Amino acid sequence: TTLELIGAPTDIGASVRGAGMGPDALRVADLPGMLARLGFAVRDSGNLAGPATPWAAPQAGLRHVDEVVAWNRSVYQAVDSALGAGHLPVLLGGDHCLAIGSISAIAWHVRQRGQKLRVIWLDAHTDVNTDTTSPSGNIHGMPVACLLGHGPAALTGWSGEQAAVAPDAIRFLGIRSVDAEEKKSIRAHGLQVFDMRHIDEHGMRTTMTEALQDVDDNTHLHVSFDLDCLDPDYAPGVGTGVRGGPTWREMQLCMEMIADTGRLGSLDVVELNPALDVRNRTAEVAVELIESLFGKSTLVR
Ligand code: DIR
Ligand code: MN
Ligand code: MN
Ligand code: MN
Repeated sequence: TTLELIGAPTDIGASVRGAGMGPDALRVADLPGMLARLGFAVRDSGNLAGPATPWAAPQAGLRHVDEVVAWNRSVYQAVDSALGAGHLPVLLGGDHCLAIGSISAIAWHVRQRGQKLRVIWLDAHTDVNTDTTSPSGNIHGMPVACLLGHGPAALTGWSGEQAAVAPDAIRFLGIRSVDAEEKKSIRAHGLQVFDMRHIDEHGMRTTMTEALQDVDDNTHLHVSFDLDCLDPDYAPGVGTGVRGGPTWREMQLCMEMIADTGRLGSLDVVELNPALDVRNRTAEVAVELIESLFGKSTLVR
């Protein structure tokens, strides 16, 4: 498999500036070299271009919606052409609003291939706000809603269907910060949320066994990895860190169990904020975890 790295250097949907430096911090931490040493062909397509962040106040419940649309169009095109070329796309964000373009393109291809899409959403947050529920107007808190077909028209329906992803095709892990209105949406959609209490009570192993249940030979697994999923002790370089996340070891097991399925088809790495990091530690931790996600193990390879 050829892994295609697609950089999207923007903080257009975030609440704190700095995520635009994420792609280069991941390259400095040698993400491409690590993947090549695992035996993959790696194609780094460089960074996409897009509008600067105006840092304007939200309008009608949305901050920077036109610029978010522009960035996501570029992401959609890049992910679409990577998949069209038979490559496995790795989106280097950038903030989490970019998952709208990324997962919409993936959903289209998965549908064409007659496969089943399963999204693993690794995050402290559920990102299921809309323009009418968001307390902040920041679109990085809205990608799941948009992918479910809710929220602003400009950001829904991109996969060719109103909903790119069905509610029962997503598994959330590491959740510990959900806004009041988001809780209602989670219940209304019946979303499967493995929150930190679930991981505390059952452990990461049981949790991942549950989250990966019924992944089969016809499943395309997409991992959307928001680095604030990790405990901020391990990953300080994020804009909206929340205490009480999985440790480095727990996250390693999560990644290893996803790798064991052999069904990983695409990846987003988002919300890395080098402006808030400590000597690029969070980028290095991300590279270590992605190494496990792509199959590195202590005894096998
Ligand atoms: C919050 C924060 N729920 C919001 N969301 C974040 O603004 O919608 N998502 N930080 O990653
Ligand atoms: Mn988050
Ligand atoms: Mn719905
Ligand atoms: Mn997120």
